[in-house]
Amino acid sequence: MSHKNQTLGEFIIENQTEFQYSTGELSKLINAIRLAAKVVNHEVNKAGLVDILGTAGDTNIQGENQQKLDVLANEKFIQTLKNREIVCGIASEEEDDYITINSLDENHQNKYVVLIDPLDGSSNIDVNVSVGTIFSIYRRITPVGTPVTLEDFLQPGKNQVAAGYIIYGTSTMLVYTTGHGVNGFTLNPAIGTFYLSHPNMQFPETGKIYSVNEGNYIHFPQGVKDYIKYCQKEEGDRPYTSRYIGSLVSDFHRNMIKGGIYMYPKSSKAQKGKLRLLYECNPMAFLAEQANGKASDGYQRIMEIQPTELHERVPFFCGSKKMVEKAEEFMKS
Ligand code: AHM
Ligand code: MG
Repeated sequence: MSHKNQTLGEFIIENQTEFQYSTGELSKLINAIRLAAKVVNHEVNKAGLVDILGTAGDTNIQGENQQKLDVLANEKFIQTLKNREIVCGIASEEEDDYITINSLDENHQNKYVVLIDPLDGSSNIDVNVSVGTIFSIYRRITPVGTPVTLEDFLQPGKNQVAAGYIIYGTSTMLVYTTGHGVNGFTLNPAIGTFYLSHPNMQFPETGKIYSVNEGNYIHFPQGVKDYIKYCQKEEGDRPYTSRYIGSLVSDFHRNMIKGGIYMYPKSSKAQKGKLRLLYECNPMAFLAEQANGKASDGYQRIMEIQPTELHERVPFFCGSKKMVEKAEEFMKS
């Protein structure tokens, strides 16, 4: 079918049968995320207009200050998913523990758990720079009808059935995969509808952009320092260009379209890096692989890692395949 004017709603219905376990439940879940995305988009867009900027006063489990919009986005996503009773559990970067849904109802047959980073890159809000929401969906491991357990959330990324992000940028986009490639939808704010604008998104095999917080340079492992020097060297198609927004979703999105590598390595200050395996790295890794890219912790595939705790961090190298492979070479040597 022609993609012309296809809405996200139509796309979800059309592709529902592609999904092997499909009972419509996953489609409903993605529809709920679409709805929450519109609500959060509305809030993010008016951030400069109303007095919702600034720090809420609370700190999250990682000891970071929470912005008010983080709290709001967290609430909106959780509320929307809860109200529709389409998942059995939710874990959020902004919550200390996972949330169990309808655990006492024996007829509760929902089989999916959702993990979200409701507003990633939120320190960018105050300065009107793009932020995003990241989501990741798994089938529960424990039997349906029973309360979810930690085990349902601590699954390796390769078990994901769907993942995606919403980027609140110059335009708002929802980009997701159910394991059949990556598709991007742009919101028409006038009518509140997402349209398929980026079918079958693919990372170029290689690229010319490297994205890393070079302020941390002296604390990086030697392999990372050497790779950065390699990127900067005048040779062949190099030097590469450096682009770092400090908003994972935006850096990833740009690199997927233009070709590039994003890195958040470990450092002598943070032995496991900064990004969270479950809420940030796994979903981005699933999208990257589905878009012909690659995601690694510098040595191994991100999606093979067996998580041991909800808020676990991991070093992250993600983007065009050849660039990630090159970075891994430097890490090994
Ligand atoms: P957050 O979840 O607290 O927003 O942190 C994640 C963000 C990523 O979006 C971004 O790539 C990274 O942190 C930037 O960190 P830094 O400021 O250390 O470079
Ligand atoms: Mg985050």
